[in-house]
Amino acid sequence: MSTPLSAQQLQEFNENGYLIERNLASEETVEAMNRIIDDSVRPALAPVEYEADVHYPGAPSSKSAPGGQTPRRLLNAYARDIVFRDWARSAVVVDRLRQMLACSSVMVSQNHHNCIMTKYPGFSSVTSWHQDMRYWSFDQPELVSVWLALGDEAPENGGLLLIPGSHLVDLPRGRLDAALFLRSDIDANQALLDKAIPSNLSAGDTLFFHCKTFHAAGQNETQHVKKSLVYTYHSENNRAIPETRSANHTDIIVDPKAAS
Ligand SMILES: O=C(O)CCC(=O)C(=O)O
Repeated sequence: MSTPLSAQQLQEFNENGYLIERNLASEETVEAMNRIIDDSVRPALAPVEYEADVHYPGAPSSKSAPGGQTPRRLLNAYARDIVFRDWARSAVVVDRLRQMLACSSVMVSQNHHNCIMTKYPGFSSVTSWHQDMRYWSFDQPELVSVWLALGDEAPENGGLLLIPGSHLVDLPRGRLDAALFLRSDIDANQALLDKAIPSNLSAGDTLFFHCKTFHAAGQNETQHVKKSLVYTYHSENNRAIPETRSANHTDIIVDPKAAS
């Protein structure tokens, strides 16, 4: 088995709950993805989640309000085009995941993430601090998301912020609000929030992050659309709990050898 991550990188991932790999996707891949996405947003090709659907701070109040047709996620990325599938099951991604998940057989979820995240100037919303695992139902809270930047990502265009090491912190229920976001109104969370760092990505950079790592993102204050591709993976031995949203669609084994 190929082991692209050094022992130090693996340790970094295990300690911080995330790892950034620069230039993991080629320029050609990023260009091809951007072209397909640009062709898929005018009009937005279903299935789509709109900013108005999420009801997050800053989102248009309804689909008929100004900006109400602003896409937030182009869903079902895996099924949209071969270029998205090829990336999802590429050796550069899967071999790293095998190391992070300590397994030989990796599956990609069709139910969680599996989307192209878009963030538009003018009508984007704020995503408050959360752990993705809060919304998912698996045997074990051991999943890794792979976030591919298709352009620059920084706080000013709504790039992800992360709290290093937060995947290891066990928080009592009272530290989270009704919707399971980290409460910013209590002093107890301040020390954790003070550790936040921006991910700062460029096109082709790839952020791997654990499903318990707290992350957040602001609005896009620039004039350009931000686009990213994100999938979530787990080991074949860690399965979605039947009849939950995590089990809605069958997960897929990603084996670079079988795909080539
Ligand atoms: O791009 C954003 O606003 C954050 C997205 C995010 O954190 C998520 O979908 O889990």
